[in-house]
Amino acid sequence: MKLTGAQILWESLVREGVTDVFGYPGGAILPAYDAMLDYPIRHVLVRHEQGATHMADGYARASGRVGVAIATSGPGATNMVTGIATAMLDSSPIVCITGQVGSRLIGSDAFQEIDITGITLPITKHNYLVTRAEDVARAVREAFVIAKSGRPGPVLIDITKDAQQSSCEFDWDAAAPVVPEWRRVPDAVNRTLQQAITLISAAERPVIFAGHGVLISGAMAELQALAERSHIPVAMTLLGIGGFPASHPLNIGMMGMHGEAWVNLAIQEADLLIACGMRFDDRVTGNLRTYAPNAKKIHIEIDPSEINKNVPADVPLVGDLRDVLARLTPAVAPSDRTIWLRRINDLKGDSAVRDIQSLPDEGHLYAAHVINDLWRATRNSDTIIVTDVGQHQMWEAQYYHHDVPRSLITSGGLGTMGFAVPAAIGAKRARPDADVWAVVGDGGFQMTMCELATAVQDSIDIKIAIINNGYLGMVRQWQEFFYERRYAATPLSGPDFVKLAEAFGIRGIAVSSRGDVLPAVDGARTHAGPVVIDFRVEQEDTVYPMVPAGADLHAMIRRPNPIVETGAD
Ligand SMILES: Cc1cc2nc3c(=O)[nH]c(=O)nc-3n(C[C@H](O)[C@H](O)[C@H](O)COP(=O)(O)OP(=O)(O)OC[C@H]3O[C@@H](n4cnc5c(N)ncnc54)[C@H](O)[C@@H]3O)c2cc1C
Ligand SMILES: Cc1ncc(C[n+]2csc(CCOP(=O)(O)OP(=O)(O)O)c2C)c(N)n1
Ligand SMILES: [Mg+2]
Repeated sequence: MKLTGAQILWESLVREGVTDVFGYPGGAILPAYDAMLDYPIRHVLVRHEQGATHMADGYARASGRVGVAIATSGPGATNMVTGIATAMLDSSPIVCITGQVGSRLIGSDAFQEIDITGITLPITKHNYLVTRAEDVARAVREAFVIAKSGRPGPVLIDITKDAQQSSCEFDWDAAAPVVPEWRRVPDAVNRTLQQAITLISAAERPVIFAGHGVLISGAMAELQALAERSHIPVAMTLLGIGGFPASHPLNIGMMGMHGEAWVNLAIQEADLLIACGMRFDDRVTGNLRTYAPNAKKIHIEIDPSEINKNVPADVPLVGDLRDVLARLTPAVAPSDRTIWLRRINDLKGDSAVRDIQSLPDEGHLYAAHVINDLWRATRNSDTIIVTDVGQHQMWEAQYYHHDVPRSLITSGGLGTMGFAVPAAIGAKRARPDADVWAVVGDGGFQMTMCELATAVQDSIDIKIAIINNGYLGMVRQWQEFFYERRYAATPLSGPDFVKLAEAFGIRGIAVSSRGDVLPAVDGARTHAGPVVIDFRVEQEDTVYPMVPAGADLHAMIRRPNPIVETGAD
């Protein structure tokens, strides 16, 4: 069967199971767009190519499937860079397709020519420049294997215009991927598995770390089996949230810079850390020299380059987490760790007093209350929360309690403001039956709010909670603590978000007192179509606790006790 390169592209994508793509057309990708009309593909027209990549990323994180974004050459391709880097840092499987100028023009500074494979080399797992129709199918097939296998990540395929236009014989089987198959669990695991079993059995104060790898590997049941059998408390990374139910008695909460104080203290007291699919990010460890000084470390990780990168592993177990846990758990002796669990419980006492939830309602609208009420309203339904980056992101992690995997989607590694609204659109496309909420700061919202038009045009029913504090809040917090409250460039104005929503044809609601939170959330949930809620919260509120960057994990700045109001009050 003779097909054009453009037809082969769609034929291959459809055979890979792709149903939805997010993109924006232009000259160099026009042949592909023209061919698309003949294939069963739902295309979402974004308003900026960064949005397309975040949508593909949100789609991937919500579903575990590969997300696909498409753009033209030059500025279309460069607009994708932030979204590709975001997916790279968080190991999210996306495939980005870009048009390129004709192969004979490459290197001539042709109109909208840019070396996008060069630009994205360090932020993709792999990328391709395809100059012949004959190579399109193989590139697509390989890209999908690479994006989703092992440690997932983004792959880019740049296809010249002539490769899209010319024709060749389409042979799917001959284009079978030649990339190495997903690495099997190496033998090293067999040798080191026994060491891990011995360490776990001997430990008196162990902590399991649940990272993003739990969700990627689908190891939720295996993780729970290990925790329950050996009675070990489980702490989460930001990206591991949802990998172990928040309501499980062994879940002690998030670790790290804005993790729970008792979790960080427990880590510093622990005699064993069992790290499951997490990479000891600096937001997690603080000062490496004083990190978990008494603990042996078992590191279960699929990417060998993560072993000993930040924290030396006493026992590395390289392999797929689910496989490793399935082999490890039955060999671990059941044990009782009541004394250790009681100790952690004691550490919690002080935090309960400091908790903002203990504050009486004095007419202030705190972001933490908004998030907690959102959780109350949505906890019994299938809900995905997609956050942006900043203070609201941390309050979400602290006050929305996620019981199921893939119910929190957030940019952790790159910390990309502007992520939430487009990623929520992608998540809703992947999981149309779920309620999808974007929880976003007034700063991040203004970065990609143009995608509201996308949600309207394609009838994508997302709800948006703007945590509006009139500041680039997280940066203001750093200025408050470390720059003597010199608020350089952090006070932030914005449009009237209710009117803005209405201008897009979306319902807008403003909320400024706690009593109005639940009715607004319920109103949004029952409204068919996108809703924007402008939560006008306390302006100079602070995320506690906070481990200052590079400080010892136990040297946290704690919420003043009793709570002291901040400057503006
Ligand atoms: C403002 C801000 C504040 C933050 N504060 C915190 C904080 O307080 N606490 C916190 O935890 N984070 C925080 N973060 C996020 C932080 O920067 C990191 O993104 C996060 O800690 C990474 O979590 P992770 O290691 O679990 O996930 P990833 O970075 O996604 O790493 C996952 C690891 O799992 C491995 N893996 C993947 N698949 C498998 C598999 N099948 N089997 C085994 N292993 C696998 C990967 O190779 C990788 O090493 C913050 C981010 C921002 C923007
Ligand atoms: C694209 C991008 N630019 C800058 C930053 C640095 N940064 C991190 S948090 C933050 C403030 C976010 O403000 P807002 O969106 O209003 O959220 P808030 O912290 O107030 O909840 C900034 C500027 C970033 N993470 N991403
Ligand atoms: Mg803000």
